Amino acid sequence: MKALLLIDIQNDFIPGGTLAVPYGDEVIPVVNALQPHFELVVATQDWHPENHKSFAANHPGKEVFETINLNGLSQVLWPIHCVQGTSGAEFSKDLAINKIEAIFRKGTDSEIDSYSGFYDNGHLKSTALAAYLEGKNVTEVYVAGLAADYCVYYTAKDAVEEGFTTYIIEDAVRAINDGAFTKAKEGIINKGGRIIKSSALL
Ligand code: VGL
Ligand code: ZN
Repeated sequence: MKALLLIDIQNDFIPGGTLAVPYGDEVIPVVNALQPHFELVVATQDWHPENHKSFAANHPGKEVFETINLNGLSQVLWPIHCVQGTSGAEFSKDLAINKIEAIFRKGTDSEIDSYSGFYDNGHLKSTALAAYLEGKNVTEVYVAGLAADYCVYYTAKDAVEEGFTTYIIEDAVRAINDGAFTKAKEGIINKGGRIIKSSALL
């Protein structure tokens, strides 16, 4: 069984949002076209409380995009984004949502960030996504969405480590930093993951 994972296709990550990924909106028609080709579609949603420690605004004197040590982990400080219940945290209105069977929310603990759809950044707590996929007999995971160099990359990395045959659909993702995504792709390939184009799946 194959699953399509739609990572964080939320208003704040799309141009006009507070942490807009350049050209992030361009993934939407691609993932909408892909969805009918999958038996299972699952989404993640970045879902922060407003006091989340990944927000620069919650560290007086610190700037956005600075890196700090947060509870022993390196943490980039982000603009306020994807606050629970706000319009910025909603999926884009252009995203087809009918086929999404389950939504896994992450980043809900104010003390730790969570890029991967599987675990927080310290690998301390699971979202139960791996168990959910295993329960559905999923063996292959295809990752799409935003941002390619953060949540897509960390989700794909954990998917490989969990034993799934893992693909990043490269034209169904956009990065905050393209150079970082180039490195991320090499990292995924080195771990045994694969990079494909949506045309191979349509
Ligand atoms: C993300 C930075 C902060 C992402 C989420 O979805 O890639 N990036 N929170
Ligand atoms: Zn976030």
